[in-house]
Amino acid sequence: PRKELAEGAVLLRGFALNYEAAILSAIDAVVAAAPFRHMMTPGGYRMSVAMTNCGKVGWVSDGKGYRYSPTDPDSGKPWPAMPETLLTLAQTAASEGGFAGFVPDACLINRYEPGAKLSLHQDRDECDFSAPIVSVSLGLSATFQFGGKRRSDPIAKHALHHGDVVVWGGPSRLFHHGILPLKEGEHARLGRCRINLTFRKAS
Ligand code: MD3
Ligand code: FE
Repeated sequence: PRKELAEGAVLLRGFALNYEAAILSAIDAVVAAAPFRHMMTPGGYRMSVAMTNCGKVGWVSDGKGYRYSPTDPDSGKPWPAMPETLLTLAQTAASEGGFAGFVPDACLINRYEPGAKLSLHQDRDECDFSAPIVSVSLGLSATFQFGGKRRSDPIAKHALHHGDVVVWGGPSRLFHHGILPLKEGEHARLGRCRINLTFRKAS
């Protein structure tokens, strides 16, 4: 089942369920090499979401700002390579969403525990806004906020569940979005957390 959330934004409900076991072992391998950590915002706040990355570059935040870096600042080593199954999942979903030829070079992995949130923001640290972002939701369900190009645009809410994949391209690529504080719960496979993967062409 596919649902158009906005022009260029397509929700593929349950799309990742076929790949569940492969995705979870790929995440375990990445996290073993590059553990989750709470980054600091440029303003000096500790993010409630824990993050890591795989791929050629990874998204980082610290007192100097937001950027993509080829190395993990915690280890000084390159980020783990993007596992083949994750790349295939992202490319298959992108094609389904109308973006054939998507070649992501970054995958940001976000981990939410109950109470963690991501305030309304735009994703604008990437080099090429003509490429979509593909997101994969796993574990506990979350409420996603989806606005428009301007911060003052009206905001819709959507539930994102285990296995949901969304392709965000075209006009929606620069729309504001966020995640409301995660509610308490227990997921059969992931326990007391939600994990979100975002595949990007960052550099
Ligand atoms: C809409 N992550 O990492 S995924 C992020 O669930 C981020 O962890 C959220 O926002 C999460 O930047 C939301 C959904 C998402 C991702 C990227 C988008 C929606 C988007 C880019 C443009 C528009
Ligand atoms: Fe975002």
